[in-house]
Amino acid sequence: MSNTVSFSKQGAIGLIKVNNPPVNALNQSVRAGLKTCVEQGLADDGVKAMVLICEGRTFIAGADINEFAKGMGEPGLVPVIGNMETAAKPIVAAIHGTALGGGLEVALGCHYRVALSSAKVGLPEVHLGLLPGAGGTQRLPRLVGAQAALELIVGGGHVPAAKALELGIVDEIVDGDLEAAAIAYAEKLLADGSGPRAIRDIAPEAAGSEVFDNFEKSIARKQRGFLAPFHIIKSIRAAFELPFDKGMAREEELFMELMRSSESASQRHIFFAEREVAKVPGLAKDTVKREINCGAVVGAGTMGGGIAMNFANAGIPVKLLEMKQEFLDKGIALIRKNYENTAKKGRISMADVEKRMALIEPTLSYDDIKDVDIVIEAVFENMDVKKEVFKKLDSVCRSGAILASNTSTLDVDEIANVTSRPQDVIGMHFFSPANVMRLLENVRGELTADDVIATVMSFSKRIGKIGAMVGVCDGFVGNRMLHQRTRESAYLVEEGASPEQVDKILFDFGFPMGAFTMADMAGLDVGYKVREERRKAGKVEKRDSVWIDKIVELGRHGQKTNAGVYKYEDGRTPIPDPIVKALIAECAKEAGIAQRDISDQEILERCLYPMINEGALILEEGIAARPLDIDIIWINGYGFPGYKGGPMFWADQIGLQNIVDAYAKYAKQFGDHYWQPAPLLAKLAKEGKGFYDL
Ligand code: 3H9
Repeated sequence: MSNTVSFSKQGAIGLIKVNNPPVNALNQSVRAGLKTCVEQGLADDGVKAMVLICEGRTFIAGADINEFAKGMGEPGLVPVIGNMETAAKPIVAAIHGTALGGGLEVALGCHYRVALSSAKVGLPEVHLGLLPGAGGTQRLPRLVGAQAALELIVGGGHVPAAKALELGIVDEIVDGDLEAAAIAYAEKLLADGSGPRAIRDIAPEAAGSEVFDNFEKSIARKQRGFLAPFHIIKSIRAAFELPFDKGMAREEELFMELMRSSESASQRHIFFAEREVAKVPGLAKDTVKREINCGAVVGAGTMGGGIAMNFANAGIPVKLLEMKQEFLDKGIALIRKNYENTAKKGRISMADVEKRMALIEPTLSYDDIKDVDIVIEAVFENMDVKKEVFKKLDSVCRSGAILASNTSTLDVDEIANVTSRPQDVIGMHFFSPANVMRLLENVRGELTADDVIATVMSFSKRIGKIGAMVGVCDGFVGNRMLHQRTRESAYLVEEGASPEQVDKILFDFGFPMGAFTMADMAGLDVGYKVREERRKAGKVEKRDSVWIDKIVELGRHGQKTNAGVYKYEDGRTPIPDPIVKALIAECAKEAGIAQRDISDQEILERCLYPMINEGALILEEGIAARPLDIDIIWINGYGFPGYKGGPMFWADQIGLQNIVDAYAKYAKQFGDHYWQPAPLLAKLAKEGKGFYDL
């Protein structure tokens, strides 16, 4: 008998119980246990029907993802489910928590499904770069039709029980004691003479080819570069075009293709990295966290307002502090507008808008925030201004309150040192728009207390963010690496590449947009001011490239002025501008740079390899504890394509020696100031290792 699945009897009902914490994943032991228990129930004449139920917090949440890399042993999930579906006695799945992936596929192999009203079901394999490989793409469409199946499986979302009932995925919603309710349901089936009922026997409703073609068109842009969504469409199409067994064979073929793909390997890496990133190395697991029941945000600009919305979205009361009534009014009006737009799209109700607005309390007085548990400062990015704010916070806030700064570049230790409590000070770098972007780059100062770190990391999750913990340095992890790409892309253009060529290479690599389109969107004046500040602080580049500054000095600040690196006729679409081309050529001439044709390969290498090299330095310095912290930051904050797994994972895939070799090539061409490989990169390459072997 399996040690994860047990069989017992309650009268005529055989009870199959799965107990494989934490999420009852379908590892080899569970599959073998299910097989044996179903056989046992079938062999026992006293058993007339069976109930499949799970212990712990959830129904089966899917195949065991840990098994994928090493290969899944016998019995396979497909025959285990097949045996259930063709069993001569009715089997009822009793669902609580989340029935996901292989878990829902097992439930679909059962003849009936009952669920608690709090339960959710779904086929989220797409997020792992996979498709449901145990009949999900063949059975679900037979229940819900082509369009709904496409939306559910390509979307990969969790469907609440009520909706699942409406769609016909579950047969009944129950409350209270699930086991008792499922047994009663099975007994009623027996009393009514209702026997087994296999989804495989349902003839799918006819669906024309255009349903699939239109769906594919509708996702083409958003899912660019991903493989799984398109394979899923093919597999669902097979459910409508082929008999069940042939459809299953097609599903398996497509599943195996995905399983072998680098896209899925990258996405599976991210799945575990997203969970690992929350565990800060060196921080004791049992660190007692500070309680957060209310907060405050200082600064009601776009960033501050977005941060306040995160509190309200999570149901946490927050005070929004500004110095002037008009700024406060403007900030609150913007928040309301954002919420109302979300309501217009149907994502929240108008009642939700009011509920959330009521949680945000505007104030002009520091005195009003003296009792809150956490304050996040989001004022102008200037050290003197931030220091003033922190001195004030130090004087008014209650002892033990967490004092966080939303700085994206400034030294958190310098800020902490103006207070009498540097142990309570931390960086929380939100990304714009702060109410949308998932990343939260949390920055620990030299003296930040462990319980503050633990609290901020768990608070990040509570407000729906992925928190990554990093150390203090110029630009932290994300912007420090981005700086490398920004610098090289400007040089490349000066040397003869066009901005649109550089942008196309980055777009084709998988970024949502290229470096210059992004700069135009963010506002070229922003970078201009940063460069000015850096020059003032003596942080000058060895090779200064001035063409972008000259563009700004012409009053071209990007999209908002309808002209930047590109011109904009409709306010949105970048169009190459001959004026800019001429200006670049002139700057190159003045700097004594002969313009030349530059290959796409050179652009890719010079934009991306220095980022990876910087990542290696960041690891060596301990600013990021692990390569996965860097990958998570780049995927969630900077649009690095998920199907490439993040810069450090991608570097391992292409081989570190190739990067070192490219460095040697460019060092010959440009000198080694910017082309000196980080010692860690050189060492790992020499040993034939990758960052993930560290
Ligand atoms: C599949 O089913 C393929 C089939 O179609 C075909 C097969 C032939 N496996 O997320 P949490 C671990 S593909 C192994 O923090 P929550 C997770 O790593 C699968 N481990 O909890 C973590 O470990 P640790 C389709 C798994 O409450 C711990 O459980 N299914 C798996 O926030 C707790 O997880 C999915 O994609 C797994 N399948 O959320 C569902 N799932 O504590 C994936 C979780 O050591 N899972 N772990 O860090 C989820 O979405 C969430 O975990 C869930 C719970 C919503 C269930």
